[in-house]
Amino acid sequence: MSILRENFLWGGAVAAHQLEGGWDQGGKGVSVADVMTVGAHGVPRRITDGVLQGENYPNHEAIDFYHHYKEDVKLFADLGLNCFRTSIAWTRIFPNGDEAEPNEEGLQFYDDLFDECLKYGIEPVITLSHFEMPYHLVTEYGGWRNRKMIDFFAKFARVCFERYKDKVTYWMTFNEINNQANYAEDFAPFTNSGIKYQEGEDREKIMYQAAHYELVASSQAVKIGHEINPDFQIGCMIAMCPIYPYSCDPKDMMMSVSAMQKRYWFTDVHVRGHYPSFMENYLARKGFELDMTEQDLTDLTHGCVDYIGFSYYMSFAIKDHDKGPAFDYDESKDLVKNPYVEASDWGWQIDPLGLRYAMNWFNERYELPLFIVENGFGAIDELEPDGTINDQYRIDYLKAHIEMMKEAVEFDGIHLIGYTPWGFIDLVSAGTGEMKKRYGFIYVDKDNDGQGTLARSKKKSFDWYQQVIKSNGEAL
Ligand code: P53
Repeated sequence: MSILRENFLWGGAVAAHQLEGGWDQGGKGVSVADVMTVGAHGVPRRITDGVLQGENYPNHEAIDFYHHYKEDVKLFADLGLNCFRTSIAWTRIFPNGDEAEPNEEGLQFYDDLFDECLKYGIEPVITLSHFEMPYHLVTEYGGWRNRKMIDFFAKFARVCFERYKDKVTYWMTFNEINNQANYAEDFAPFTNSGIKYQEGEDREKIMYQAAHYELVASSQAVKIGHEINPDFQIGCMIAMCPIYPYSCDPKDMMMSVSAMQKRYWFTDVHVRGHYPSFMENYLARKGFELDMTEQDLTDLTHGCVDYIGFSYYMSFAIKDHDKGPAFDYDESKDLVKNPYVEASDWGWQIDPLGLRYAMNWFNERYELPLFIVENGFGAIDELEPDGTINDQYRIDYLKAHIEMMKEAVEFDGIHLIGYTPWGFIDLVSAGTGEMKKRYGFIYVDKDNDGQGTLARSKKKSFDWYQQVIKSNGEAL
């Protein structure tokens, strides 16, 4: 008997724009990811005005999964996956986002990909919107600051649900919808919502408006999906970085409560179908009069999610900053280093027990099944003289997290659907656009400048994860 249930979903996770490449092939339109240059730790990716000559856009080719998917899926089968989380590139289906009819070639690509997976007993787990909305919707409509996005997204969702209703059961609507709680920086608002801020705009208010439209669109999609196939399991997808109080000073504790509210209220709406009172209060206190209709509020109640998908990489910590009784949170300024944990080369704090804490937090608050749809360790891999990669650090990270995930099941009674480690085949980093920030069990020969043969090879972690799956998480 293993601790994890028999039909536990063991997989790997990726997103279309980070691995497919073929950015202008098969009728695909330009996505927001296609206008982002390469950055580095501490050097943000630039968002250019359209695709410009002479810039390095790492997502254009990525690892060219578009042309390699058959050999790659074969490797995934060899690894032993029983599910594969990817996204459907919106721009393959609706190149501009506002067309009347979908692009058949794009729809066919995902039919072929899903068939290839199912041939090996690998179940596709699908995110509808993962940082890759059509760029045309940004230039023509201002992205999710515009209510029209709701209809465009609902239509895209309907087309996908109808087309793949017999091939996909697990869906997610918006990847890491709550990243945009960090609205002070340009990255999250653009990748989440296609928002480019103008000088002097109230960034926070615009973010809340965009998030509201997305939550309504998500609820409509959930309703549509359940009508098309009542067996669908449609989840939200939350970037879970629990925010600990720096100390047991009651003010630090209250600051942590307030920060958690501002980062995770999105989940409250997804799960419960209404805004929590602390958010209604906050929006009113700030004087944000959002476009939020009676119909929107009704829609929210009719499209509650079936499970909570979440990513977990790190935890945060926070101190009170003498902001008074409101304990207002500014994610770009208020977080402090946690002296009890170490960090990766990219400054991400490594905290396996935080995963168990996060699972308990979700479970206590929502009582829904959980699905860990991302977890992983971005690191620089060095090739040994014989071409192998001894990525013991990655194994150590994942092993520690899987142990905590199992403890959450064994000791805390968590209902856990599955586990899909992020970037199990090397791909383009979302945050920095780098190739050298690698997460994979499968190495891909390509560097930050776009050079390399694109050849795939197995790292040490490949054999390790294969064993983990085979033993249903017992052999770590
Ligand atoms: P990269 C920030 C914080 C937590 C997760 O990230 C994040 C981000 C955005 O960078 O993104 C998720 O590639 C996201 C994936 C992404 C992965 O985590 O910046 O869902 O698309 O690749 C890892 O190292």
